[in-house]
Amino acid sequence: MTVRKSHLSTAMLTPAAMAAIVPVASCQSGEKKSEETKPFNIVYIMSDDHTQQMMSCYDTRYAETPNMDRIANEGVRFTNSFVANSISGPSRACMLTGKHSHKNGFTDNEHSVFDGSQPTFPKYLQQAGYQTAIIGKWHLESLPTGFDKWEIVPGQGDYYNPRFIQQNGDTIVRQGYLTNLITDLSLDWLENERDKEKPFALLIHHKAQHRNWMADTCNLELYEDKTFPVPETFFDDYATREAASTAEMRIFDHMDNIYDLKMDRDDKDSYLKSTYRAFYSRMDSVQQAKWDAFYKPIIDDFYSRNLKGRELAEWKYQRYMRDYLKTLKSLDDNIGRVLDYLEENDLLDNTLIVYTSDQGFYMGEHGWFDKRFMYEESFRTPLVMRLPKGFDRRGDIDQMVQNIDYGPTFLDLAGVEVPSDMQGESMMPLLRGENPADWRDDLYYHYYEYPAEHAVKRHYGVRDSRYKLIHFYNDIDKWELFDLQEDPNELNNIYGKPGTEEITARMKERLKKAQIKYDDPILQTYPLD
Ligand code: SGN
Ligand code: CA
Repeated sequence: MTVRKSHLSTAMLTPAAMAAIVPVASCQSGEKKSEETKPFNIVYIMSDDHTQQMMSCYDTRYAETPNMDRIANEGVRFTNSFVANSISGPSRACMLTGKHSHKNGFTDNEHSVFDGSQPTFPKYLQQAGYQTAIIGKWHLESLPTGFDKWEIVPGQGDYYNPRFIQQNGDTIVRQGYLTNLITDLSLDWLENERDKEKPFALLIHHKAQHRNWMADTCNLELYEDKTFPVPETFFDDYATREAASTAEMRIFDHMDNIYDLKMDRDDKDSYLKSTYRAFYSRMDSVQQAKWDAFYKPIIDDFYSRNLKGRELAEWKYQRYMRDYLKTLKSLDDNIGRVLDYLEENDLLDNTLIVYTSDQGFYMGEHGWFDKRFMYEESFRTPLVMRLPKGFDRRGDIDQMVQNIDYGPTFLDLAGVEVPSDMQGESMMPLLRGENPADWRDDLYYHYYEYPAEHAVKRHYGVRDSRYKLIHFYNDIDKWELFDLQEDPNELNNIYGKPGTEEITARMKERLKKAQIKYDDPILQTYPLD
């Protein structure tokens, strides 16, 4: 790798990056510098609520995601990738700051406002001469800071003819389907707006796969002939797990027939009918005509069958899976567009391409949709990377990584010293193919959004390679302990069971160490002795 000095302040460079600097050959002066001689670019693509079970390079049962898989096949796939707090705003704040929620202040979607004056990795990259941009979902309440260019969707965004907030403060409506539009804007910035002399970090943040999974009209017909096997834990009775039993995210009970499953008819009502109608009314008449032509026969068939109980649960699950996959088709196609652009413009060799999601999601496991819990499906998140030239690591990286590691990794890649108050670790040694003996052997997690939608109680916990210890607190005081080797589906809470005393003590010790290391004040409220 060669780093062109002119764009980096040497004061900010690590010794490794300094060593990589080679003087620009004098014969090149005055000529346009090639991409080869610049610091590495970063293209960070993050979706919303996309989960490993629905990405074919992780799980072949349901989805086909050839473009996401291309990133993994040409680069690396992280097999143990996790978040620090499994919900949108908090996850994004952890990613931007490299810090756990209690340190970056954005603990939950309901009350938090991101303090945009705090340092973030895009700000450090800017100081080092990078151009930074973010397009798409932001969800941090305050407006973005640290970006030369931003155009974001308000709140959760709209799938159809969406609103965008622009840097001049205007809110505009763009005609089309959001996943395509976010990509159009991103490619437009790459092609026409950025300063091509500078290295860049582009954050492409999709709304897809967020609820209520409204597919592009061109994909509506897909997967209708498919019937998906329900997950093993679909009919979970939540025995031994009180907080799981009170959560309101069951496909059967809480998935809305109209809003989530699009079974809208004038003579039918539901809790979220008006929310659905607001989204539907964003479509123009051509879009609505295609939508209606597809859904009308399904709606009439659904109401004529008057399904109940298990049959209704399974019917809802099938529709959920199909809608999710149709929405995912657009997401994967649009990732392909970005990869093609980078390839056609000779940017692949000099760019780190990352694909991840703000957290994982339940696809019927435990009978659920949504996320929030520290259980595996939502604690994990997809993470694949295509590495720039010179990084020969390929295949699987099995070390435990977390979204607080992204910022440190990007700074390290750019040759910027990782600030000591960032709590994540740079993954660069892993990308170089090293196997650091002192890599973390457990992960800390803390979720705060309760009371709130889906009624998932507040909890924190620690996970090592085999065991997971969780404490649900606030208006509940329950511990859960799982042996992931014996019980990968986390059905059998063994906390307090005879014979688990030693493991429990060891995991509590780990938890305490993590809370001290990350300086989480919750330790004062619930001391661990
Ligand atoms: C919305 C959704 C919830 C979802 C949260 C958080 N309800 O409130 O189902 O859990 O977002 O999601 S909806 O009726 O508005 O669709 S997050 O990914 O942004 O954190
Ligand atoms: Ca999300």
